[in-house]
Amino acid sequence: MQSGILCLSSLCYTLAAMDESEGNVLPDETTPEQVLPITPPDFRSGFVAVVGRPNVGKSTLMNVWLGQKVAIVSPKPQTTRHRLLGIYTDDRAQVIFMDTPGIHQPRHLLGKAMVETATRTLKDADVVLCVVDASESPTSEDTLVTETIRQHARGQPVILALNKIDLLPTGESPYASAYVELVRPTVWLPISATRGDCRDELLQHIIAHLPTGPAYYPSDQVTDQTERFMVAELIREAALHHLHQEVPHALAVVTDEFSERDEHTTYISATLYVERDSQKRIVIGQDGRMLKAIGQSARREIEQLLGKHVYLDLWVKVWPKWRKNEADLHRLGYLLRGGG
Ligand SMILES: Nc1nc2c(ncn2[C@@H]2O[C@H](COP(=O)(O)OP(=O)(O)OP(=O)(O)O)[C@@H](O)[C@H]2O)c(=O)[nH]1
Ligand SMILES: [Mg+2]
Repeated sequence: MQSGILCLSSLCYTLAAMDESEGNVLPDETTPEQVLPITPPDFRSGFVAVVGRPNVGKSTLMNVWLGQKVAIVSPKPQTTRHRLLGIYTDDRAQVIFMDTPGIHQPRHLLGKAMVETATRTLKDADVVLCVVDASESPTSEDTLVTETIRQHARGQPVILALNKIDLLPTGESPYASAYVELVRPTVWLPISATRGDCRDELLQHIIAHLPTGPAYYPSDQVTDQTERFMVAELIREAALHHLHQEVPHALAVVTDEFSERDEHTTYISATLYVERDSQKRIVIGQDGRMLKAIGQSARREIEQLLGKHVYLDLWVKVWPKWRKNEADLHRLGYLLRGGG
Protein backbone atom coordinates (compact mmCIF):
# COMPACT_ATOMS: atom_id res chain seq x y z
CA MET A 1 0.00 0.00 0.00
CA GLN A 2 1.24 3.48 -0.79
CA SER A 3 1.25 6.24 1.78
CA GLY A 4 3.16 9.36 2.78
CA ILE A 5 5.54 11.00 0.30
CA LEU A 6 6.12 9.16 -2.89
CA CYS A 7 6.29 9.80 -6.58
CA LEU A 8 4.79 7.48 -9.11
CA SER A 9 4.97 8.15 -12.85
CA SER A 10 3.18 11.42 -13.45
CA LEU A 11 1.46 11.51 -10.06
CA CYS A 12 3.25 13.34 -7.33
CA TYR A 13 2.22 13.07 -3.68
CA THR A 14 3.17 15.57 -1.08
CA LEU A 15 2.63 16.03 2.61
CA ALA A 16 2.46 19.79 2.24
CA ALA A 17 -0.95 21.43 2.01
CA MET A 18 -1.80 22.14 -1.61
CA ASP A 19 -2.59 25.44 -3.23
CA GLU A 20 -6.31 26.11 -3.60
CA SER A 21 -5.77 27.29 -7.17
CA GLU A 22 -4.78 23.73 -8.08
CA GLY A 23 -8.13 22.51 -6.87
CA ASN A 24 -6.71 20.30 -4.12
CA VAL A 25 -7.47 21.60 -0.67
CA LEU A 26 -6.65 19.56 2.38
CA PRO A 27 -9.40 19.32 4.95
CA ASP A 28 -8.09 20.20 8.44
CA GLU A 29 -8.33 16.61 9.66
CA THR A 30 -6.43 15.14 6.69
CA THR A 31 -3.62 12.88 7.86
CA PRO A 32 -0.45 12.30 5.83
CA GLU A 33 -1.85 8.95 4.66
CA GLN A 34 -4.87 10.68 3.19
CA VAL A 35 -3.06 13.30 1.14
CA LEU A 36 -4.53 13.69 -2.31
CA PRO A 37 -2.37 13.63 -5.41
CA ILE A 38 -1.62 16.78 -7.37
CA THR A 39 -3.25 16.00 -10.66
CA PRO A 40 -2.49 17.18 -14.18
CA PRO A 41 -4.94 19.73 -15.69
CA ASP A 42 -6.58 17.17 -17.98
CA PHE A 43 -7.11 14.65 -15.15
CA ARG A 44 -10.68 13.32 -15.06
CA SER A 45 -12.62 12.28 -11.99
CA GLY A 46 -16.18 11.56 -11.03
CA PHE A 47 -18.86 9.23 -9.78
CA VAL A 48 -20.35 6.39 -11.81
CA ALA A 49 -23.66 4.82 -10.73
CA VAL A 50 -23.53 1.12 -11.65
CA VAL A 51 -27.17 0.11 -12.03
CA GLY A 52 -29.19 -2.73 -13.49
CA ARG A 53 -31.52 -5.54 -12.51
CA PRO A 54 -30.21 -8.15 -10.02
CA ASN A 55 -27.63 -10.70 -11.15
CA VAL A 56 -26.46 -9.04 -14.38
CA GLY A 57 -22.83 -8.73 -13.18
CA LYS A 58 -22.60 -5.17 -11.78
CA SER A 59 -20.43 -6.14 -8.80
CA THR A 60 -18.29 -8.54 -10.84
CA LEU A 61 -17.52 -5.80 -13.34
CA MET A 62 -16.55 -3.29 -10.64
CA ASN A 63 -14.34 -5.84 -8.87
CA VAL A 64 -12.39 -6.73 -12.02
CA TRP A 65 -11.64 -3.10 -12.75
CA LEU A 66 -10.46 -2.61 -9.17
CA GLY A 67 -8.41 -5.82 -9.23
CA GLN A 68 -9.86 -6.95 -5.90
CA LYS A 69 -13.10 -7.99 -4.28
CA VAL A 70 -14.81 -4.87 -2.96
CA ALA A 71 -18.36 -6.15 -3.53
CA ILE A 72 -19.41 -9.73 -2.91
CA VAL A 73 -20.70 -11.70 -5.90
CA SER A 74 -23.02 -14.68 -6.23
CA PRO A 75 -25.22 -16.42 -8.80
CA LYS A 76 -28.23 -15.59 -6.60
CA PRO A 77 -30.16 -12.37 -7.30
CA GLN A 78 -30.14 -9.47 -4.80
CA THR A 79 -26.64 -10.12 -3.52
CA THR A 80 -25.64 -6.46 -3.13
CA ARG A 81 -27.72 -4.68 -0.48
CA HIS A 82 -25.84 -1.39 0.01
CA ARG A 83 -24.32 1.28 -2.14
CA LEU A 84 -20.65 0.30 -2.27
CA LEU A 85 -17.88 2.62 -3.40
CA GLY A 86 -15.09 1.18 -5.53
CA ILE A 87 -12.35 3.68 -6.34
CA TYR A 88 -10.25 3.16 -9.47
CA THR A 89 -7.27 5.48 -9.95
CA ASP A 90 -4.66 5.61 -12.69
CA ASP A 91 -2.43 8.44 -13.87
CA ARG A 92 -5.17 9.96 -16.04
CA ALA A 93 -8.35 9.54 -14.02
CA GLN A 94 -10.12 8.59 -10.85
CA VAL A 95 -13.38 6.70 -11.37
CA ILE A 96 -15.53 6.31 -8.27
CA PHE A 97 -17.87 3.41 -8.97
CA MET A 98 -21.03 3.28 -6.90
CA ASP A 99 -22.15 -0.35 -7.07
CA THR A 100 -25.84 -0.61 -6.24
CA PRO A 101 -28.41 -3.24 -5.33
CA GLY A 102 -30.27 -4.66 -8.33
CA ILE A 103 -33.44 -2.75 -9.21
CA HIS A 104 -36.44 -5.07 -8.86
CA GLN A 105 -40.07 -5.20 -7.78
CA PRO A 106 -39.64 -5.37 -3.98
CA ARG A 107 -41.58 -7.87 -1.87
CA HIS A 108 -40.59 -6.56 1.58
CA LEU A 109 -39.11 -3.49 3.25
CA LEU A 110 -35.53 -4.65 2.74
CA GLY A 111 -36.15 -4.90 -1.02
CA LYS A 112 -37.75 -1.46 -1.01
CA ALA A 113 -34.76 0.02 0.85
CA MET A 114 -32.37 -1.62 -1.63
CA VAL A 115 -34.21 -0.21 -4.65
CA GLU A 116 -34.33 3.23 -3.00
CA THR A 117 -30.58 3.04 -2.42
CA ALA A 118 -30.01 2.33 -6.12
CA THR A 119 -32.43 5.10 -7.14
CA ARG A 120 -30.80 7.73 -4.88
CA THR A 121 -27.37 6.85 -6.31
CA LEU A 122 -28.50 7.97 -9.77
CA LYS A 123 -28.75 11.58 -8.56
CA ASP A 124 -25.15 11.66 -7.28
CA ALA A 125 -23.58 10.30 -10.47
CA ASP A 126 -21.65 12.02 -13.26
CA VAL A 127 -22.17 8.99 -15.48
CA VAL A 128 -24.73 6.17 -15.32
CA LEU A 129 -23.41 2.71 -16.21
CA CYS A 130 -26.39 0.50 -16.98
CA VAL A 131 -25.47 -3.20 -16.98
CA VAL A 132 -27.67 -5.82 -18.65
CA ASP A 133 -27.38 -9.55 -19.24
CA ALA A 134 -27.12 -9.62 -23.03
CA SER A 135 -27.30 -13.42 -23.12
CA GLU A 136 -31.01 -13.10 -22.36
CA SER A 137 -33.73 -10.92 -23.83
CA PRO A 138 -34.79 -7.84 -21.81
CA THR A 139 -37.13 -8.57 -18.90
CA SER A 140 -39.75 -6.46 -17.14
CA GLU A 141 -37.07 -5.67 -14.54
CA ASP A 142 -34.86 -4.18 -17.30
CA THR A 143 -37.83 -2.00 -18.23
CA LEU A 144 -38.12 -0.97 -14.56
CA VAL A 145 -34.40 -0.09 -14.53
CA THR A 146 -34.84 2.08 -17.62
CA GLU A 147 -37.87 3.85 -16.16
CA THR A 148 -35.98 4.46 -12.93
CA ILE A 149 -33.05 5.99 -14.84
CA ARG A 150 -35.42 8.23 -16.84
CA GLN A 151 -37.20 9.38 -13.69
CA HIS A 152 -34.29 9.88 -11.34
CA ALA A 153 -31.15 10.58 -13.37
CA ARG A 154 -30.36 14.22 -14.17
CA GLY A 155 -29.62 13.81 -17.87
CA GLN A 156 -26.11 12.43 -17.31
CA PRO A 157 -24.54 10.28 -20.06
CA VAL A 158 -25.84 6.70 -19.88
CA ILE A 159 -23.38 3.97 -20.92
CA LEU A 160 -24.85 0.55 -21.62
CA ALA A 161 -22.78 -2.56 -20.88
CA LEU A 162 -24.19 -5.59 -22.73
CA ASN A 163 -22.62 -8.11 -20.35
CA LYS A 164 -22.14 -11.90 -20.43
CA ILE A 165 -21.48 -12.17 -24.18
CA ASP A 166 -19.16 -15.08 -23.35
CA LEU A 167 -22.36 -17.11 -22.93
CA LEU A 168 -23.27 -16.54 -26.58
CA PRO A 169 -21.57 -18.93 -29.02
CA THR A 170 -21.09 -16.24 -31.68
CA GLY A 171 -19.99 -13.60 -29.15
CA GLU A 172 -22.80 -11.39 -30.46
CA SER A 173 -26.07 -10.76 -28.69
CA PRO A 174 -29.30 -11.18 -30.69
CA TYR A 175 -30.89 -8.91 -28.06
CA ALA A 176 -28.43 -5.99 -28.40
CA SER A 177 -30.75 -3.83 -30.47
CA ALA A 178 -33.67 -4.50 -28.11
CA TYR A 179 -31.56 -3.31 -25.16
CA VAL A 180 -30.31 -0.26 -27.07
CA GLU A 181 -33.91 0.57 -28.05
CA LEU A 182 -35.00 0.22 -24.42
CA VAL A 183 -32.18 2.09 -22.66
CA ARG A 184 -31.37 4.62 -25.41
CA PRO A 185 -27.79 5.01 -24.15
CA THR A 186 -25.12 7.54 -25.09
CA VAL A 187 -22.69 4.68 -25.80
CA TRP A 188 -23.07 0.89 -25.68
CA LEU A 189 -20.60 -1.95 -25.77
CA PRO A 190 -20.89 -5.76 -25.71
CA ILE A 191 -18.63 -7.02 -22.93
CA SER A 192 -17.79 -9.95 -20.72
CA ALA A 193 -16.89 -9.03 -17.16
CA THR A 194 -15.51 -12.50 -16.46
CA ARG A 195 -13.72 -13.27 -19.77
CA GLY A 196 -12.53 -9.70 -20.27
CA ASP A 197 -13.99 -8.85 -23.71
CA CYS A 198 -14.06 -5.05 -24.19
CA ARG A 199 -13.66 -4.40 -20.46
CA ASP A 200 -10.80 -1.93 -20.98
CA GLU A 201 -12.60 -0.20 -23.85
CA LEU A 202 -15.65 0.25 -21.65
CA LEU A 203 -13.53 1.81 -18.91
CA GLN A 204 -12.03 4.23 -21.43
CA HIS A 205 -15.53 5.26 -22.55
CA ILE A 206 -16.52 5.88 -18.94
CA ILE A 207 -13.40 7.99 -18.31
CA ALA A 208 -14.01 10.00 -21.49
CA HIS A 209 -17.45 10.98 -20.14
CA LEU A 210 -16.21 12.15 -16.73
CA PRO A 211 -15.55 15.83 -16.07
CA THR A 212 -12.00 17.12 -15.67
CA GLY A 213 -11.04 17.73 -12.08
CA PRO A 214 -8.80 16.51 -9.28
CA ALA A 215 -9.06 13.19 -7.49
CA TYR A 216 -11.59 12.91 -4.65
CA TYR A 217 -9.71 10.15 -2.80
CA PRO A 218 -6.07 9.17 -2.24
CA SER A 219 -4.86 6.96 -5.06
CA ASP A 220 -4.32 3.94 -2.80
CA GLN A 221 -7.87 3.98 -1.43
CA VAL A 222 -10.06 1.36 -3.09
CA THR A 223 -13.26 1.64 -1.06
CA ASP A 224 -14.94 3.50 1.78
CA GLN A 225 -16.04 0.32 3.56
CA THR A 226 -14.70 -0.68 6.97
CA GLU A 227 -12.94 -4.00 7.49
CA ARG A 228 -15.75 -5.03 9.89
CA PHE A 229 -18.34 -4.47 7.16
CA MET A 230 -16.29 -6.30 4.53
CA VAL A 231 -15.80 -9.24 6.88
CA ALA A 232 -19.58 -9.49 7.43
CA GLU A 233 -20.13 -9.33 3.67
CA LEU A 234 -17.56 -12.09 2.99
CA ILE A 235 -19.35 -14.31 5.51
CA ARG A 236 -22.65 -13.54 3.77
CA GLU A 237 -21.05 -14.39 0.42
CA ALA A 238 -19.89 -17.76 1.75
CA ALA A 239 -23.38 -18.40 3.11
CA LEU A 240 -24.94 -17.44 -0.26
CA HIS A 241 -22.64 -19.98 -1.88
CA HIS A 242 -23.58 -22.83 0.47
CA LEU A 243 -27.28 -22.13 1.11
CA HIS A 244 -30.21 -22.34 -1.26
CA GLN A 245 -33.74 -21.11 -1.89
CA GLU A 246 -35.09 -18.55 0.56
CA VAL A 247 -32.47 -18.98 3.33
CA PRO A 248 -29.71 -16.74 1.88
CA HIS A 249 -32.19 -13.92 1.36
CA ALA A 250 -33.33 -14.11 4.98
CA LEU A 251 -29.75 -13.81 6.21
CA ALA A 252 -28.05 -10.77 7.74
CA VAL A 253 -24.51 -10.89 9.13
CA VAL A 254 -23.08 -8.66 11.85
CA THR A 255 -19.43 -8.57 12.96
CA ASP A 256 -19.55 -8.54 16.77
CA GLU A 257 -15.86 -8.54 17.58
CA PHE A 258 -12.78 -7.75 15.55
CA SER A 259 -9.55 -7.72 17.54
CA GLU A 260 -5.88 -8.23 16.90
CA ARG A 261 -4.74 -11.29 18.90
CA ASP A 262 -1.12 -10.71 17.94
CA GLU A 263 0.93 -9.47 15.02
CA HIS A 264 -0.18 -12.33 12.82
CA THR A 265 -3.68 -13.26 14.04
CA THR A 266 -7.03 -11.50 14.08
CA TYR A 267 -9.94 -12.79 16.15
CA ILE A 268 -13.36 -12.27 14.60
CA SER A 269 -16.73 -13.16 16.03
CA ALA A 270 -19.84 -12.70 13.89
CA THR A 271 -23.53 -13.53 14.08
CA LEU A 272 -25.64 -14.83 11.21
CA TYR A 273 -29.24 -13.72 11.74
CA VAL A 274 -32.12 -15.58 10.10
CA GLU A 275 -35.84 -15.06 10.44
CA ARG A 276 -37.05 -18.50 11.56
CA ASP A 277 -35.97 -21.50 13.63
CA SER A 278 -36.20 -23.77 10.57
CA GLN A 279 -33.70 -21.50 8.76
CA LYS A 280 -31.39 -21.56 11.78
CA ARG A 281 -31.35 -25.36 11.66
CA ILE A 282 -30.44 -25.25 7.95
CA VAL A 283 -27.62 -22.74 8.49
CA ILE A 284 -26.14 -24.83 11.30
CA GLY A 285 -26.68 -28.11 9.40
CA GLN A 286 -26.39 -31.66 10.66
CA ASP A 287 -23.76 -31.78 13.42
CA GLY A 288 -22.86 -28.17 12.59
CA ARG A 289 -21.48 -29.19 9.20
CA MET A 290 -23.08 -26.38 7.18
CA LEU A 291 -21.85 -23.65 9.52
CA LYS A 292 -18.39 -25.19 9.46
CA ALA A 293 -18.34 -25.16 5.65
CA ILE A 294 -19.51 -21.52 5.59
CA GLY A 295 -16.83 -20.63 8.15
CA GLN A 296 -14.06 -22.36 6.20
CA SER A 297 -14.96 -20.61 2.94
CA ALA A 298 -15.36 -17.23 4.64
CA ARG A 299 -12.10 -17.56 6.59
CA ARG A 300 -10.09 -18.12 3.39
CA GLU A 301 -11.51 -14.93 1.86
CA ILE A 302 -11.08 -12.88 5.05
CA GLU A 303 -7.47 -14.00 5.42
CA GLN A 304 -6.85 -12.87 1.85
CA LEU A 305 -8.45 -9.50 2.61
CA LEU A 306 -6.55 -8.90 5.86
CA GLY A 307 -3.31 -10.65 4.93
CA LYS A 308 -3.34 -12.33 8.35
CA HIS A 309 -4.30 -15.56 10.01
CA VAL A 310 -7.91 -15.36 11.16
CA TYR A 311 -9.65 -17.10 14.03
CA LEU A 312 -13.34 -17.00 13.10
CA ASP A 313 -16.19 -17.66 15.53
CA LEU A 314 -19.65 -17.85 13.96
CA TRP A 315 -23.01 -17.79 15.77
CA VAL A 316 -26.51 -18.25 14.38
CA LYS A 317 -29.51 -16.48 15.89
CA VAL A 318 -33.14 -15.93 15.00
CA TRP A 319 -34.28 -12.34 14.45
CA PRO A 320 -37.94 -12.68 13.44
CA LYS A 321 -39.10 -10.68 10.41
CA TRP A 322 -36.08 -8.37 10.35
CA ARG A 323 -36.59 -7.77 6.60
CA LYS A 324 -40.03 -6.31 7.21
CA ASN A 325 -39.36 -4.06 10.19
CA GLU A 326 -38.11 -0.49 9.75
CA ALA A 327 -36.35 -0.30 13.14
CA ASP A 328 -34.57 -3.60 12.47
CA LEU A 329 -33.43 -2.42 9.04
CA HIS A 330 -32.02 0.73 10.66
CA ARG A 331 -30.17 -1.36 13.24
CA LEU A 332 -28.69 -3.54 10.51
CA GLY A 333 -27.64 -0.49 8.45
CA TYR A 334 -30.01 -1.10 5.53
CA LEU A 335 -31.97 2.11 6.04
CA LEU A 336 -30.48 5.54 6.52
CA ARG A 337 -32.24 7.62 9.16
CA GLY A 338 -34.34 10.34 7.58
CA GLY A 339 -33.23 9.24 4.11
CA GLY A 340 -35.56 6.27 3.61
N1 LIG B 1 -20.82 -15.96 -17.81
C1 LIG B 1 -20.70 -14.81 -17.17
N2 LIG B 1 -21.11 -14.69 -15.91
C2 LIG B 1 -20.97 -13.49 -15.30
C3 LIG B 1 -20.41 -12.37 -15.96
N3 LIG B 1 -20.43 -11.33 -15.09
C4 LIG B 1 -20.97 -11.79 -13.95
N4 LIG B 1 -21.28 -13.09 -14.07
C5 LIG B 1 -21.90 -13.96 -13.06
O1 LIG B 1 -23.22 -13.48 -12.80
C6 LIG B 1 -23.58 -13.73 -11.44
C7 LIG B 1 -24.03 -12.44 -10.79
O2 LIG B 1 -22.93 -11.57 -10.68
P1 LIG B 1 -22.96 -10.32 -9.70
O3 LIG B 1 -21.75 -9.51 -10.00
O4 LIG B 1 -23.19 -10.75 -8.29
O5 LIG B 1 -24.27 -9.57 -10.23
P2 LIG B 1 -24.95 -8.22 -9.67
O6 LIG B 1 -25.52 -7.53 -10.85
O7 LIG B 1 -23.99 -7.46 -8.85
O8 LIG B 1 -26.11 -8.83 -8.79
P3 LIG B 1 -26.92 -8.16 -7.55
O9 LIG B 1 -25.91 -7.72 -6.54
O10 LIG B 1 -27.75 -9.29 -7.05
O11 LIG B 1 -27.75 -7.05 -8.10
C8 LIG B 1 -22.33 -14.33 -10.78
O12 LIG B 1 -22.46 -15.73 -10.77
C9 LIG B 1 -21.20 -13.91 -11.71
O13 LIG B 1 -20.10 -14.80 -11.69
C10 LIG B 1 -19.96 -12.52 -17.31
O14 LIG B 1 -19.45 -11.63 -17.96
N5 LIG B 1 -20.14 -13.77 -17.87
MG1 LIG C 1 -24.05 -6.92 -6.86
